[in-house]
Amino acid sequence: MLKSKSLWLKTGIVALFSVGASSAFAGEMLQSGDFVGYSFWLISMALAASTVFFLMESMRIGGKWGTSLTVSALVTFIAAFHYMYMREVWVTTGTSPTDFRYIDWLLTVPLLMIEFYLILAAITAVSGGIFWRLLLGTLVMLVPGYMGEAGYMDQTVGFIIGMVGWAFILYEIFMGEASKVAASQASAAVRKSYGLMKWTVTIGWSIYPIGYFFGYLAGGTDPGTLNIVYNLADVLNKIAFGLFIWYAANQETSAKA
Ligand SMILES: *C/C=C(C)/C=C/C=C(C)/C=C/C1=C(C)CCCC1(C)C
Repeated sequence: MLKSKSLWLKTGIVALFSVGASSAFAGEMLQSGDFVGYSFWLISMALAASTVFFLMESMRIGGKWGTSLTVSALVTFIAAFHYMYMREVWVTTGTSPTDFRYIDWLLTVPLLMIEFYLILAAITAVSGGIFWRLLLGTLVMLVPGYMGEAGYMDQTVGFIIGMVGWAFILYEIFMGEASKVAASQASAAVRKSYGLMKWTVTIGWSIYPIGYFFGYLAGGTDPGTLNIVYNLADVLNKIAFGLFIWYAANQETSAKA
C-alpha cells in the first residue's frame, strides 16, 4: 500500500516538473530586469516546492489531517500550473493574465474554504452547512469580480456584489457556526491555526479587492505593480495558509504520539 502510494506520488511530481519545464521553454524568454517576470518565476517554483512538501507531509501524518494537507497540496499544485501560464502571458505580452488568475481563483478559493471545514472536522463532528455557506460566499465574490474585470458587467457593480460575498465569508468564520465550533471544541493548536487562517482571509485577501479598486475604480495602476502585489499576496494566501494547517496537523499528531 505504502509502496504504491509513494510510486504515484513520485510519478506525479515528475509529471509536474516536466510540464513546468516544457512550458518554461515554450515561448519568449524572461528578460533581465523584468522584476514582475521574476516574481512569476519565483512564485511558480515556490508553489511547486510547497506541493511536494504538503504531499509528503500528508503521507507522513495521514488520517484526517492527511486530507487537509492533501487539499493544501492541490491548492499550490493548481496555482503552480497557472503561474507558469501567467508568466508566459506576462513575458510575451506585458499585460495582466486576468483570465488565468480568475480560473485559478475559481478552483483554489473553494479549496481554501474547504480547509476551514476540514480542520474542524478533524477534531469534532461539524455540519456540511459550513462548507456550503463558504462556497456560496466564494461564488458571489468571484463571479461578479470577473464579470467586472472582463467587461461583462459594470465594474463598480461587480465590485460591490463581490464585496458582499467576501463579507458573507468573513461573517461565517468570525461569527457563524464555524467560529463557534472553533471557539468551543478546538484544541489549542487548532484554535491557533484557525485564528491565523481567519486573519489571512481578512488581511491577506484584502489585497485583491484593493488592487481591483485602484486598478479599475480609482484611475488605474500600472499592470506591473498590480501583478507583483497579487503575486506576493498569493505567497501568504496559498503557501503560508497551507503552513498554518500543517502546524496544527503536526502539533495534534505529535502530541498523541
Ligand atoms: C489564492 C487566491 C486567492 C486567495 C484569491 C482571493 C481573491 C479575492 C479575495 C478576491 C476578492 C474580490 C472582492 C472581495 C471584490 C470583487 C473583486 C475581487 C474578486 C478581486
